[in-house]
Amino acid sequence: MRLPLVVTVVLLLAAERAATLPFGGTPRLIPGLVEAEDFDEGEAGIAYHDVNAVNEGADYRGPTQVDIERRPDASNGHGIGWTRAGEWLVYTVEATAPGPYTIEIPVASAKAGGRFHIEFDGIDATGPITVPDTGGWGKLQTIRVDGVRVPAGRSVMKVVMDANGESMSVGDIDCFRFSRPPAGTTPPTR
Ligand SMILES: [Ca+2]
Ligand SMILES: [Ca+2]
Repeated sequence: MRLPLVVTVVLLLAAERAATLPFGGTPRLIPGLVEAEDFDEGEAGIAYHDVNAVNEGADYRGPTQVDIERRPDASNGHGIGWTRAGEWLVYTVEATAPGPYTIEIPVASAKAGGRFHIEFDGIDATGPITVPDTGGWGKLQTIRVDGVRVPAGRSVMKVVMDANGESMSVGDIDCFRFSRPPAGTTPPTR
């Protein structure tokens, strides 16, 4: 069935609107490092959802509702903070192989943090990740998630904040380091 021209144009415009662009122009490579503060370029509701209108932190990348904090203990000198249940962030990534990968995530929380998960192309790849009490907002602790499958090639990684903790927040997040499992833990491929 052929769609009337006007419908086609509207659909094309909708597809255009839904697109996000990788921060800095190129997708983040997996294995490799995805900085939490380097979420995709795009509008609120497309590249991210943040529950309040302002950036509570530092001006790292121009106006955004996402709360980015400058912190000398973090990779790239920045991370995201003031995270709340219901928020999410999108990252365009490109994986050399489907994995499995280990993700190491430096986080900080005063009191027990909340829960988040990570999706690739809409599929939950991690299950719930809990942010522990790291001893203070200024103390990063690296948590680790194993066995994460990522689609080979380009995909959309989405970090979804699921629940606030005793801290009233999910947790401060610095970055996501994707690596192959340590030697000896990978079954032989042939
Ligand atoms: Ca905000
Ligand atoms: Ca960072």
